Amino acid sequence: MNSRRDFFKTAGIAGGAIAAAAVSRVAMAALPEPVIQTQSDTMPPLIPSTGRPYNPVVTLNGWTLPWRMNQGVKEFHLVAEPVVREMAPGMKAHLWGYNGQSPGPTIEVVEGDRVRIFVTNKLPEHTSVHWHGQRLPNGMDGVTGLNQPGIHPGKTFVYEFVARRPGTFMYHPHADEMTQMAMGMMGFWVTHPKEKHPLIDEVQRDFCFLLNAYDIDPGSYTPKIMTMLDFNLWTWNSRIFPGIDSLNVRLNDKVRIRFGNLTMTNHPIHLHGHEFQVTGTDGGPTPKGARWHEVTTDVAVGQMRQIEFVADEEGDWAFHCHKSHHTMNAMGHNVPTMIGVDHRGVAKKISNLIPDYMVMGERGMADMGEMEMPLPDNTVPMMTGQGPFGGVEMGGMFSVLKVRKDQKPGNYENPDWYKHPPGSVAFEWTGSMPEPARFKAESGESMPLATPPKKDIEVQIRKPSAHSGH
Ligand SMILES: [Cu+2]
Repeated sequence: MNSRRDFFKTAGIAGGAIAAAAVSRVAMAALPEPVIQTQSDTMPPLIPSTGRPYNPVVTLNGWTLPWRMNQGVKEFHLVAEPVVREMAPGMKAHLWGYNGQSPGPTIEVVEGDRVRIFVTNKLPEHTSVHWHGQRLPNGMDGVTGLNQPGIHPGKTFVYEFVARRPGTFMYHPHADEMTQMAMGMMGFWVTHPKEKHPLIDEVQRDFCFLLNAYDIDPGSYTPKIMTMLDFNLWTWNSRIFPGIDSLNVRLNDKVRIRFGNLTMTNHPIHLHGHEFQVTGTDGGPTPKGARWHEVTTDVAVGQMRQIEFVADEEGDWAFHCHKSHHTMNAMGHNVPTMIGVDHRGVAKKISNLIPDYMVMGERGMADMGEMEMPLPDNTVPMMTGQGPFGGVEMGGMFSVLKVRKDQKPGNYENPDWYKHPPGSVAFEWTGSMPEPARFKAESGESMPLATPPKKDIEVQIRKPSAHSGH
């Protein structure tokens, strides 16, 4: 974090020097210095040194924005600006975000805090910030044209309100939304409870991230902003697998994971090896009697979920979106299904003309994870990632929950691969194979066809074209 030290040095002087009413313009005379972060690493939790104490969150491949206290008001400074985001090693995207990154920094406050947020616009067009899910005065809600004029390039606006209810929220522009969200403008917001809350349990680990999506042609850097549904990069906090950090916890930790969906489709988020409960949404904590156990929860567009579980099974557990094309990285979608087609002869003839030509998918698509196809610069293979047993063949919205006995409390470092106890890994059967036994009366129809078909119909299957929805 480049300038956090400078920020606090300046903050003390600016905050204490002026004696005036809490909301007067004189008190705001000195703007808090914006803090910029340019790395895509997961930063350790920001332990609050001023204001009310709370148990901080960890933002996956992200960070929490430092603040200063100014006469009892928590002051933040967001800068909307163009940023370069590494999506995974080998791929950088030219996005718009806040304070050096997309998504912007997480804002963490405590229920009852008076919050003042300065928003400086360094984009080429006007913007605004909507504080999704907050109770606030109407004029602070951030819808350009409806609640305020747009923040024009070079201008700074001030938002001020009390964080009235604890929970899981986000922020994003409400100005030229299709462009600004497609370019990566969004951030997470957590309001911690001010005291023990009957519906909010204490947890040892608290993670958060936003689901977002981009359409960036392989080899290019800037998202296509006119794309409505057919995005090709499915990201968590603007990162794709294998660029998404693992969630590292200690055995028997109570774990909370918060996520919000700012893509244009729903995502069934699935955790292996544990059952969780949805304990809250952007509407607040879920009543205990309305919670049930599940292993997948669907997050619709514009919704947020917080899930909780006790991490009581050691291992490396997959954690991902259950839409299989959301755990793949960018590639052309117009690939016909070739399973079972033997085109060795054709491939040989074509490769005489085009040396790099490869045949795809005659045995399924798993070969894609291994193949050394020449890729354009600035892109990541469609299916990739190396685990302890070989290729993981994933991309997009995929990560791993690592549960370890020896992970120290409060330590978020990435441990080595799980060492499985002897005899606890699936293994190859090398004995004899029995003949398959077939049922005598398989299948059937509810009713016969009026006119029986003359011969068996052969069906040709092709993948949907680029313009079909997701
Ligand atoms: Cu998904």
